[in-house]
Amino acid sequence: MKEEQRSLLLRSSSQFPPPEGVKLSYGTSGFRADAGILQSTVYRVGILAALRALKTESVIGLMITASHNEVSDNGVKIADPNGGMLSQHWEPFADALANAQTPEHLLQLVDEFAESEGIALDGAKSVEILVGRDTRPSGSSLLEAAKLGIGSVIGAVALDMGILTTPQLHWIVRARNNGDKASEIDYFEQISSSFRLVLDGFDSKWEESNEVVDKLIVDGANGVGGQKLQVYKEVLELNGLVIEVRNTGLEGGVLNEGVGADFAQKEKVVPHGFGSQDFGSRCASLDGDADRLVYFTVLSESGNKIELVDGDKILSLFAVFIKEQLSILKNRDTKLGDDYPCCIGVVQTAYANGASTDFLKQQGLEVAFTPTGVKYLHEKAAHYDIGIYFEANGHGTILFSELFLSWLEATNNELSSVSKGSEQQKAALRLLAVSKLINQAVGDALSGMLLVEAILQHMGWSIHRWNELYHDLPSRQLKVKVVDRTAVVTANAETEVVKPPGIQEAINAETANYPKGRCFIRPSGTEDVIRVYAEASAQDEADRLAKSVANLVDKFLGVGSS
Ligand code: G16
Repeated sequence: MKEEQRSLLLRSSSQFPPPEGVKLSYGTSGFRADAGILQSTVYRVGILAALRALKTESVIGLMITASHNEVSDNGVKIADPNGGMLSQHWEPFADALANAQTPEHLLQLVDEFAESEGIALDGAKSVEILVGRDTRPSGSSLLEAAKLGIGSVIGAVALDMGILTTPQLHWIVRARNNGDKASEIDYFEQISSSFRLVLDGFDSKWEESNEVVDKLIVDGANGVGGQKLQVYKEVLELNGLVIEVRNTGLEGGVLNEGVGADFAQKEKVVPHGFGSQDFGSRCASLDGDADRLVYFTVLSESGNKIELVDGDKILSLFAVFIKEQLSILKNRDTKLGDDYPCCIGVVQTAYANGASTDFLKQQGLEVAFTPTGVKYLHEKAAHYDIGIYFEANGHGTILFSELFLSWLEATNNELSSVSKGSEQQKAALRLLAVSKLINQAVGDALSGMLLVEAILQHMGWSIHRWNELYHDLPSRQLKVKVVDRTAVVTANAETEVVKPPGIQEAINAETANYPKGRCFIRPSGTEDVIRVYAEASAQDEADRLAKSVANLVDKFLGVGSS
């Protein structure tokens, strides 16, 4: 490393000492903590992003967000050149960098890592890092820290992209590296025009069914997703979707407080701003940075309970639709060209409701499981020609392989010359339009919502009809505060605890008391808690099972209260 680079790193890092007594970890989705202790972490992730850009010779993203966490938290994560999550083999370096105690130690880590990765720190190359942030008040000062971190690697330049949803930043990074048009306006242009294309390919059955069409009411979690929708709703309306946005944050509500996808999914009560007046309406909730989406209806005219339509149901809707299109396409005259053995798979986590997994298997689909975290699901889904992944919390998307898309393009061209307008050609067009609508970089609430709306119109389904695809087993989620969440180590896609010893046996013994009981615990990767999930054949049983396992966690691990 050149002397100029050494002294730049030493000088700038001395302004950002790490917080005392805190060990930071890259976690499920980047670093997250109280915003007050994150300056040094964000600065260091700036350095990391610059190194990643030099290594890959590509544009890299740096997003400042804590997504569903409370407003006083913040966080930071990297988007890789393809728009996906940071390559997992860089995470240990991210942890080491974030926890380096002195500027000299930090310099040594950078030096050694750059050498082992073959990254030349000689200022010969110039690279760009796109920096986005959500609406958290702490975002602007953390942005300055990120810029300083990026600027302390010679040749790296930070571009402030302003306030964006997390999936928008991932999409923009991917588009930039693919040489496509890549601004926020281009993002909205692409998703709204492909939404239009998907709709054009369909004969809407809503008109001919007796279902209530009506508008969609969206809970924006008082965050960036609500704000963006408020701005772009006219564009969407022109393209065929009428929405009303509530909880944009501009009305004074607090981010993620009593609102948003995480709240709706975990508490199963109406978000703030919704109530009996919405009985019967189709409603959707985004989370704080708009990477998660759930739907719901208000259950009764008086109560505040909701019927949740979660990520598992979104996955099931997408899977049913894609399968339908593939089977229409299969019925074409195969003399027209080779058939393609399209391999379709779905990916879930242990949080997936057991009824959803049964349903998907009954549809003849291959179902794979990974640990929690889109970084794992996405990786697995990329093994299929069409990989559909969703977490129950509403985080997911559909991935299409390049190979399959080229075959689909060629088939569509063939069909349009010999049987233009045939059902088979329409199916090919729909699938192509879906691949452009749904975010290929990462789970995205906005593009996911447009696809749900298009499919419901195509099927002629109300939200109630959709929700009838299968009936969820009753479930309950709790969180328990413990002294050290890293004391819990899991295996088998988080369904089994291997440490501390004895707790899994105790969970098994408790679960055996409940017919159809299923229960697991895992350390959260975004909050300082252990999460408990329980499923049983009746709600009060799921509640009791979750509660008693939460007590077990408390007993084994310390100071908690569930
Ligand atoms: C993040 C990840 C999700 C994951 C969630 C769970 O969500 O992106 O894939 O399901 O964390 O977090 P935990 O490990 O705390 O259970 P988000 O929306 O907060 O970015």
